[in-house]
Amino acid sequence: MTTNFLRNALVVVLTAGSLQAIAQFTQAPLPYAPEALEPSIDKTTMEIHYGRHHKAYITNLNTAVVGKPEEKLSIDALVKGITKETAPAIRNNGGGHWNHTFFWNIMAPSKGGMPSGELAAAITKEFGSFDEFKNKFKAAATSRFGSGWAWLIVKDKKLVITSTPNQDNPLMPVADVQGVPILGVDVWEHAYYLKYQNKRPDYLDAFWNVVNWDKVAELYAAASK
Ligand code: MN3
Repeated sequence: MTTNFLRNALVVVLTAGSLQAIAQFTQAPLPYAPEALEPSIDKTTMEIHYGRHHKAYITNLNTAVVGKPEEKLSIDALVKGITKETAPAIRNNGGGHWNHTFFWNIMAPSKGGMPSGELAAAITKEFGSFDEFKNKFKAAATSRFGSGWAWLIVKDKKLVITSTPNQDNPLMPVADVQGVPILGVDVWEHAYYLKYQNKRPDYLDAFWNVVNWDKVAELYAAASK
């Protein structure tokens, strides 16, 4: 209730006697404490990642959409509407906002382990085994040159592993492989450098300890209807 009120209040502010729309896109609270994913993801990294990087994407997105059609869109609709002609500031910051919101929600403390039910069956069917899936996902994440993301998506009701550069994601029509993300990992150095330095593979190994497979299963069920 309070959150909704604040969100609505932020949309419109009175400036010099005229109504001006600002801050359409807002940052949801982190769904757990910044230290909750220790030791896999350290507190300082989470504080900077959520509090500075993600926040900056939103601030910059709100600036970039002023007076543009994207100003009135949901973040989902904005991301799904990105084309080669979209202004880079909207593509990069819109993707950055969507991707980070997604990322916080597919992780949780005291999680990890293995998927179960239909998701587990689909992973085995598509990749041979859970371990084989993890190997292929890690390979996609380690081989993404520079900054980007690795994803597990649902494409034509099948599971596919892919990766995107920068802050692109598979919902964007500009992505090489399009589909609905159900799992994703941030491989920008800002996601792991403080704790893991240049050892991206070690960060990826630790990532499995904090994956919220219940959430991934929920996304899988919705995407494969
Ligand atoms: Mn990031």
